Amino acid sequence: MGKYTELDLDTEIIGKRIFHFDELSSTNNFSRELVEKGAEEGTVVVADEQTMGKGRKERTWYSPRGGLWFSIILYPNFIQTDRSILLTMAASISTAESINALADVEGKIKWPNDVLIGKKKVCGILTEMEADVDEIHHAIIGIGLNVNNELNQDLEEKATTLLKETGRNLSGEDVLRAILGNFEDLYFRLKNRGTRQIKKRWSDLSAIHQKEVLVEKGSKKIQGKVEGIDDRGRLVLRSEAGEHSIMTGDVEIL
Ligand code: BT5
Repeated sequence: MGKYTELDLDTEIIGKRIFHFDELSSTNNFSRELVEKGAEEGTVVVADEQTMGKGRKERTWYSPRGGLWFSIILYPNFIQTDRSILLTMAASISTAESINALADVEGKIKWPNDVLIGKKKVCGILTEMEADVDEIHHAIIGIGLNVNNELNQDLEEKATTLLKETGRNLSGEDVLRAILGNFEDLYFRLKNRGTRQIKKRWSDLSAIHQKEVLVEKGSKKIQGKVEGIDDRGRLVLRSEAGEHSIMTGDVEIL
């Protein structure tokens, strides 16, 4: 246990309990174990290094020392399962707004789960959950943010770090404190059925709003112009064939 446990947060639930490890396989995996042991809502797990950091669809998330790798445990039974993407959006909005304020960068959100600076990815989010048709039992929101860490050769081209963008070392604690505070605010709004703020702040921060994109969804590809997101957090695209509402997929800006 170390520095991240002494954040002095003024949140009500998020980060009330913080577990900090020197090394973990994945903060999402450890959080899952905590859920099974009945961890309280808002518990946060941080690791200085992950040996098996995960992206979506079995991809690897490179997580060396110097980055901010953490997960938040939630029991959002008030969110219908088909709206779960709103949680990922709340996480990407809070991360983008926090880094923009603290590092004076222009982080933008690429639906559904990336924060970019320019064309390069600075943060990725992995939401894992257990749910049935109409209720989410638990959700683990994993956030990976490149702060002062190095990138490997494969990532140099398509990723960036806050250190690279600003030329200075930011404090991981300051960034984490800002993200958790911001996230709690949006989470409470969702709890009160408010999606207006999320939609508005997402549009303000969107890297793809009104842009022509190609969405890859399994073996299917859809090209169109981004009109926005709907109340369930689905991406709304307009193509020649009409309007499409997309729940998951990988987006390429054309
Ligand atoms: C994501 O997946 O972007 C979700 C990443 C979530 C990581 C956090 S860290 C804390 C928590 N614990 C975990 O085990 N995971 C979460 P996806 O959209 O599938 O993007 C994965 C792709 O991003 C990889 O295939 C690489 O191309 C690229 N990538 C890997 N590491 C990166 C890094 N450090 N920075 C930028 N891009 C990276």
